[in-house]
Amino acid sequence: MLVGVVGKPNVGKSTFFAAATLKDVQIADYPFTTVKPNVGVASIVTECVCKEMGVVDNPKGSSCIRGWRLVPVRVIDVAGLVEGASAGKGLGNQFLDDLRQADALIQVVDASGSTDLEGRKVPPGVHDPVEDVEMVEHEFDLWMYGILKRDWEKAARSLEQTGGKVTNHLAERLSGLSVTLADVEAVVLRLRLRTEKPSGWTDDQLMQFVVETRKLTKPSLIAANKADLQTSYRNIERLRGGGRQVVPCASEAELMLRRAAERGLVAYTPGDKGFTVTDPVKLSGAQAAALKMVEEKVMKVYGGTGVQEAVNEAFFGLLKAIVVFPVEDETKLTDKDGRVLPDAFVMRGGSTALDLARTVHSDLADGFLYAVDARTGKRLAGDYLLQNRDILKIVSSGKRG
Ligand SMILES: Nc1nc2c(ncn2[C@@H]2O[C@H](COP(=O)(O)OP(=O)(O)OP(=O)(O)O)[C@@H](O)[C@H]2O)c(=O)[nH]1
Ligand SMILES: [Mg+2]
Repeated sequence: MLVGVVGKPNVGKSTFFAAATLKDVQIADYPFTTVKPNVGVASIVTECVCKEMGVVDNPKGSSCIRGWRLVPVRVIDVAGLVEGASAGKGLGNQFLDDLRQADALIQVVDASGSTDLEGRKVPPGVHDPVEDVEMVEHEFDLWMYGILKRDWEKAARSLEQTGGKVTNHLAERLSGLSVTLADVEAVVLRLRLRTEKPSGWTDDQLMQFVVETRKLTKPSLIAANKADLQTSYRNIERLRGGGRQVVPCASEAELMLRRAAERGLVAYTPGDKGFTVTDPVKLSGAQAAALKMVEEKVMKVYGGTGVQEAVNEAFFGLLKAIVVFPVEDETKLTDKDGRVLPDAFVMRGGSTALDLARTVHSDLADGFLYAVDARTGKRLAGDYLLQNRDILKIVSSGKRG
């Protein structure tokens, strides 16, 4: 699963990305700082099962901090998107291509209104960020629409002559965007589009199809960034008024806290509602002032920076992701080396025990016999629907079973 960080230029996409991944990327106060996409690894945080099972775990790949499991997930930060991008304006639509594989989107918005529609600086409060949200969604739609419209009339006529299925055609055209036939069928059904006569679809109907397909296959939330600036307060409420999911974010503050934590200056874990200065004497005057500002303008106002919340929400909320703990010994909860609760896998909502086997190792899936629920000792079939925080042993006749 991959989550894309999108938005108009200069809103703090790369700052959000850097705060989530601690990857060193270019951040600057002008549009189009990012040209090539940045791919990195962030974490989602979920309650670990170690406490409940009364064990001390020994994870690899993920980590367990005070009973919270941090599980790696992939995130991509792309160039800023301006009006007309779908037709090649700004940095064009290359970065839209970069987003094709994204399963969900975090749209970063400058909630403070201190950048205009193209990302140039204006005094805080001057620009309306609601406009940005609509522009970004619309450009995305125009881009998808362009992919379909190019040969639509011709393809529609040919489908009608040959008896070909329009749903197959649409799914094939959009397959590079992680859109499946089932997605297309669901949208066509919902919009009651006439599949036997695609040549009769109006441009509006094709656009409606695109809008609904985007919503279904690229679900998104708004990271209302620069929330530390006072002009953001009112805009956050207005953004919420549009019925979209909005998470107030202070990416710069999160980045500062995570870097300070790395250097041992503060005790802070992503997602925490506050932080503590480890040793005040170690801080320079500027550092102390910056941290005080984070305390006053972010922590006291929002109870956190929102960055971890947005990442979590993208995976657990939009993608209904679940975290599963595979083990080889279901009584000791260990792998073959005796590591306790070594792995935590992020799976799509709706995944089965067999999907888990496939994720662990293809041999396990080939010879899949059953899974064992470590909590109850019960045997589970391959079509068992995984639940968040399941602890499972896969029994297989395959090599690794
Ligand atoms: N006040 C405030 N400023 C922020 C915050 N996050 C980012 N910024 C500033 O916003 C400016 C743009 O940040 P970037 O992360 O480069 O923005 P971007 O959206 O990646 O920009 P492009 O790559 O040019 O599209 C920088 O000056 C950041 O320091 C925040 O939470 N609060
Ligand atoms: Mg950037």
